[in-house]
Amino acid sequence: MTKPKICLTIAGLDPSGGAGIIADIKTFTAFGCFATAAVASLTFQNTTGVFGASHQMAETIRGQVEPILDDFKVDALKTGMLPTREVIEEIARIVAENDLKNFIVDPVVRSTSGFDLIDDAALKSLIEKLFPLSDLITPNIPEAERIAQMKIENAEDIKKAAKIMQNLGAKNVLIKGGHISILDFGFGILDLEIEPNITESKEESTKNKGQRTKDKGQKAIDFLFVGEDLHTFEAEFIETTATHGTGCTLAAAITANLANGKSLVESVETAKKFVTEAIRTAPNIGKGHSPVNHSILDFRFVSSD
Ligand code: PXL
Repeated sequence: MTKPKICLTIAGLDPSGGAGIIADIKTFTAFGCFATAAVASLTFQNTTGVFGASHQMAETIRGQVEPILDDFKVDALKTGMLPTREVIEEIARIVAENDLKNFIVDPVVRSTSGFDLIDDAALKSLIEKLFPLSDLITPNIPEAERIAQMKIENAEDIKKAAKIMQNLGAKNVLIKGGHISILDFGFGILDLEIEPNITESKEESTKNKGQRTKDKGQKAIDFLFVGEDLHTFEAEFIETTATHGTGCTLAAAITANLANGKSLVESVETAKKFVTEAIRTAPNIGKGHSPVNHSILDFRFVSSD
């Protein structure tokens, strides 16, 4: 048997298993990678909300990560919820000292249930210390708005926000459009020469511009800026509340694909397919936002279409 590639996640622990490092571990495993994990914050939560957290310190981050790095060659890593400046600065030192490659930063700001997972000082240090070391950052629209300090309402704004984040040090930026329907972009989407594949007439589309509509034909579009180049990835927008942990799952799937030697563009493409499938097959458990299904068995083989 060939040896698996090794992935590391440094993120929050969601004991209810939908988000954070448990989601990451299951996702790494689905891509045939060997999962390792360090806890940055122990959160208290379930599918209905986050009730508190006990954060780690610089020493306990280093204490967890160093033995892993001493023993294994980590092929790719990701960060998720990083609660404090102290934790973030220590991770930046560890990544730089060990020259770690294939580093994905998921700038987690809020939980799906609306709980703030990072304070302003920590976000500032995440931008200053981790963005320049990363190969990719993966904000959703609210995260991109907070980082770039602007409102995002159309495709032009997405480009502007990405440029701002690149000027802040991120080489490559994936903005996840899952929170906005295609109709919100109106003709902005056409400016990007994306096949909109919507059934509405032009008139309908104009009428709906600016609204978060629930109409059929919505697409979840992600925008990947690799340096100056823009790649877009389109998937069916699935109308569901089973979205707990989608961000973690996408970033973990990208990490696993990079570890497996795929290019950044290919990794994002496969990861997007994985998340769409994970949402479609969500177990619908819990009283709040159900977790997605991270445990799609061996997506390396399922995904070859
Ligand atoms: O999905 C964002 C997220 C990331 N990491 C942890 C979380 C959450 C949302 O709840 O709890 C640990």
